[in-house]
Amino acid sequence: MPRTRRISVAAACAIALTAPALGATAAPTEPATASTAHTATTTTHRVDVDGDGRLDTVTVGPASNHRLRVGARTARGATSALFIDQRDEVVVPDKPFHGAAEFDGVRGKELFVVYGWGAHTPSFKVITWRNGKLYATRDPSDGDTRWTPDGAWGYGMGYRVTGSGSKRTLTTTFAENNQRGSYVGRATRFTWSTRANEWVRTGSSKVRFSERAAMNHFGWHVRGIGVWPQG
Ligand SMILES: [Ca+2]
Repeated sequence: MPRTRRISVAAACAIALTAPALGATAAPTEPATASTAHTATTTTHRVDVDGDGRLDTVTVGPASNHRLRVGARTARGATSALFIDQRDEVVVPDKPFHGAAEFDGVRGKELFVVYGWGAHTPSFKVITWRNGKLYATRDPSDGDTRWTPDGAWGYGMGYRVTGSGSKRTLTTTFAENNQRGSYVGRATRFTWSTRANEWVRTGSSKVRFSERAAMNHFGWHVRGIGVWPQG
């Protein structure tokens, strides 16, 4: 599984394999705050989370017990909050709200919240409003609610969404540097199933691309949000 491999590679290569080898264009940058102290301030955002065409209010900020609180109040007055445990995070981002975008095949934008950093790996929750509540969605490539785009020299992970409305395809790409100028790995495709209300795996293929092209594959490639968080 990609996660197991990523962890083993990270353990073996430690901090030597950091992003600058890929060039200065879009590699993830680590935030300066290397502690679990809650330095983030609560921010408020206007996002249509329930898909009714009206802007709702989203707040993201620190809560007690090393948690991050993501709250939403819809235009029609429904409220929900979700808490993200940050106790095990080495580095806690100053700006946890990365953005909002139409991601899955259900109306309403998903919220992309970065809640921790490893050596170079940001951990995200992708949060959606469903049936009157906020939920942390699962990365279909491993079933985990932790989404981990990555762009180290040794390997990377990316998520790309294409299509529109309920007809959407999510491609997850995990590839490793073969140390001969290329990344080799696998792209797995998932199609949004309205009936199942989730991503359904529809195929995968081997991929190979140059170091120069790596950032076309790694990170977030979703209209409306940046490829990498700002820390
Ligand atoms: Ca949606």
